[in-house]
Amino acid sequence: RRPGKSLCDGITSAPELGKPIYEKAIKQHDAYIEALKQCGVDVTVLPAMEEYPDSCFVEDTAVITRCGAIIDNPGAGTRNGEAKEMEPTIRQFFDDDHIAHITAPGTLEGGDVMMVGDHFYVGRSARTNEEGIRQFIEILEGWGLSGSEVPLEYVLHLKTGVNYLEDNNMLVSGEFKTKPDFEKYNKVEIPEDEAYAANCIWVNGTVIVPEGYPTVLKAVQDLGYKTLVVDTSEYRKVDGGLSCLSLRF
Ligand code: CIR
Repeated sequence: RRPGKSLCDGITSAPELGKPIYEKAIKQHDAYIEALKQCGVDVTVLPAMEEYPDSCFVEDTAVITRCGAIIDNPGAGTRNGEAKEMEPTIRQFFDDDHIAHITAPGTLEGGDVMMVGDHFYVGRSARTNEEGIRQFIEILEGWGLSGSEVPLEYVLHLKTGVNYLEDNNMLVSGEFKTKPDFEKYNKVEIPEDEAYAANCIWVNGTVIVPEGYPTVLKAVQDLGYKTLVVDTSEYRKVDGGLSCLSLRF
């Protein structure tokens, strides 16, 4: 979803970074779409919704699995209505039998969900609660998939700090470096001063890395991946990153 001018009113934990500059955010969004296309995917671009400042972060509204789509119930009050706005688009790709919902009192945001094959790690956060996770895992199990909870202490969403790149490779920062859940993976530890770049996305074999994080870029290239770099500085100002800006399936 295109960012609106209201992006500058998005929720942020880092006001010291300043407000997003709309014109720059649009250019960065164009480049993001271009990078996805270069990775060989079809991109559906939705119009901006000024009434929802954070609505360009579509990842939080739904989780798409190979068996069906789960419409989230976002825990952030100002974002809750975004899920309902996303549903008609998801229905273009999935029929009734392949759509499920997280419902109150359960809350869940897609940024807290990390897919590793048929298993889904779910961060228990300020946005995603115990009941939301219970419903989510029940839906997954009904589809022959599985899920497990990962408690978060410091970050907004699970994928703020840990991202799976396929081939057993996982980028880990901060609290995720030592979590037993991720012991079995080839963990690439991200230095604290580049922690934002733990949020990279693997798309059809290419890894998209945020611009300005040379240590992470080199680490990803050393794993053998082709890389594309996209500047997300304006989205970072409102806690958003590469994964948040799309639903990929
Ligand atoms: C929020 O606080 O909800 C937005 N300002 C940022 C959402 C980022 N989404 C994500 O990490 N999946």
